[in-house]
Amino acid sequence: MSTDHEWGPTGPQERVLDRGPTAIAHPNIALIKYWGKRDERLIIPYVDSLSMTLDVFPTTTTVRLDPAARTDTVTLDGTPATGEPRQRVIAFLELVREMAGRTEPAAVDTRNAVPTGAGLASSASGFAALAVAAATAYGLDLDDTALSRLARRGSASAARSIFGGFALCHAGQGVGAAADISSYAEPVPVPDFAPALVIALVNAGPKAVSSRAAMRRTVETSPLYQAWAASSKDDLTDMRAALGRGDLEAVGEIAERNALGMHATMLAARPAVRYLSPATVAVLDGVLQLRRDGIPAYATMDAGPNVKVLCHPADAARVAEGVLGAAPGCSVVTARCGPGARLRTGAEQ
Ligand code: 2P0
Repeated sequence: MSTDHEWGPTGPQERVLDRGPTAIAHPNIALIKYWGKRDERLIIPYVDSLSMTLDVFPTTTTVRLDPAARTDTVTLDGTPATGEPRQRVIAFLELVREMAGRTEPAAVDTRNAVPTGAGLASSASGFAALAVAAATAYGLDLDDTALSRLARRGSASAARSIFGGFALCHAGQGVGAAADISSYAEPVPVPDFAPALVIALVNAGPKAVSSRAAMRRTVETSPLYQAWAASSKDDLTDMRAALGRGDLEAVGEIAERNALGMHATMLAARPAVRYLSPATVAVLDGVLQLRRDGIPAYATMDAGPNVKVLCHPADAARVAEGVLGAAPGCSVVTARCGPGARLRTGAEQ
């Protein structure tokens, strides 16, 4: 988390406190994926993961304590949240209150800068921003490791969005409290390596299966899951070495094989979980063609049909062109490495 909040003794501070603290966090894309929990209550992953935080699609969240209210209120992009999204935010607030020894309800207002229907609404940026804003609102003084651990309780991928650039999330060891304390993300400093990620937004309807349900089904029923989890350890070792060398080709190859392996585990689940659509496969063909044309470009996909293509920044325009040629119905956004979660400063109010 950045520490540029201006807690000055003058007017702006009063206004910030009146409204409650506001935090901003960006989504991240895993180059080594998290898929599967070994503890669903504490949200402890089976495997370590490694991601790049983006500089696009931030989430902005304000948490205002409301001692006079009877319950928490949750507003998502200007509309009152209902159902599971609301329940997940309230469960997270309960956890923060328990940690802080506080009881006041809160009003949470969260906004995602994601184009409508893009299918990129991110629980990673969402829970990272909520962790920073809620911890501040309830007076918890947490360092970045503790914030990451807290964000993980909302969504494991959110642990990584506390940090900018590249971040490694530890699956942790042991069970119960030992697992909780040892599962958090930390930054992976990668000097002189700043790739671009061309995001191909594939037009898609709502997700058929939530990632939470899909990963549970995969762990419980896919005969390929344990093999992928074991190979992911080697992928992580290789990835760290490739990042250290600033070797885009190796980083891309490892990320692509890790993602395709994760999707293979889902395809082998019973019943199968398939997030990849015909347009996804068309983009993958476009990426192969780019490589045949001598442009290093590598694909990764998450719990949805969108494709993120890793490349040199100088090739990003050519990659976007290749992607659009292969899948004319999609739109593209080019991202770079982005910042960690932070409180919005008084000057930004
Ligand atoms: C990841 N994904 O590493 C992986 C790759 C999707 C595919 O993290 O259940 O929303 O809240 O911990 O973090 C999406 O799952 O799941 C995800 P929960 P989350 O980015």
